[in-house]
Amino acid sequence: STSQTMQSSPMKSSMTGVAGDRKKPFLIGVGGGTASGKSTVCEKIMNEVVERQNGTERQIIALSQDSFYKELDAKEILMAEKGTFNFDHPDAFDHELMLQCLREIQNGKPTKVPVYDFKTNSRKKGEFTIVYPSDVVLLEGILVFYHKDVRELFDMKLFVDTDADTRLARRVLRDIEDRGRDLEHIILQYTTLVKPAFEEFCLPTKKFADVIIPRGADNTVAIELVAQHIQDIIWSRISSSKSGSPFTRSRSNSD
Ligand code: UZR
Ligand code: MG
Repeated sequence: STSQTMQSSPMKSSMTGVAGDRKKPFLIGVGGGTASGKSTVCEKIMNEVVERQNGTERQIIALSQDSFYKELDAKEILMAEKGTFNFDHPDAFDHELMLQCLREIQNGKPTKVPVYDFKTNSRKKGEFTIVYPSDVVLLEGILVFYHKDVRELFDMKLFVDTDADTRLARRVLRDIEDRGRDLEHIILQYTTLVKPAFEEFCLPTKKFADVIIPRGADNTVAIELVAQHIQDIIWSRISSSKSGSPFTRSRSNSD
């Protein structure tokens, strides 16, 4: 899936990381219903920000809340196989681990994030993605704004707001193509678990967003505005932590 690739291939290295100047990333949460286009919005923001770099590349990476799904016990594994385990409920996620990882990331420390396998509904044993300090970190997921303590860590909160019929249509195609599920199973799971959980737990978090993006990834105007804002913040941080403007000075190793 997209989130998987995004996790394992953070953008090229940047030119900061000067001793004593430990990076505190600008943390962005990206919420929204299933198949709303969260991962694509993150990808487009990353591309936009990198394209606007004008020579000096900044580091921007995206993570997914999927990485923080809990390990299931034997009984839950059986339920998952039958399609009765509720992966859309807040309890399906390891909240404490996500909070801890986000705090480490925010403090500019290299952080180990588990790798989740949708095929087996479990963490890949002993596999981690190491998240190195970067300028901007995006975290996307259906319930990233559910818990107050996580919510408060974000410097910016985006909610991808895509119509439910569009999301269901995408979800059906994605589950068939990527996860080899059959149509009846997908629709049953959607109506009994996914949709009610969206309405109960995800939709109410929309009010915490700073920016609501209608139509998701198709909304290029919103994506460009957000990217420009991120860009402005990164530059103002650089110019306040270093002398001179990044626009007029070329940087060298002796900087
Ligand atoms: P997005 N999900 C799985 O299908 N299998 C898993 O092992 C873990 C999660 C689904 C989950 C949820 N629902 O709706 C969706 N189910 O992943 C969230 N069933 O991911 O935001 O990319 O749609
Ligand atoms: Mg996703």
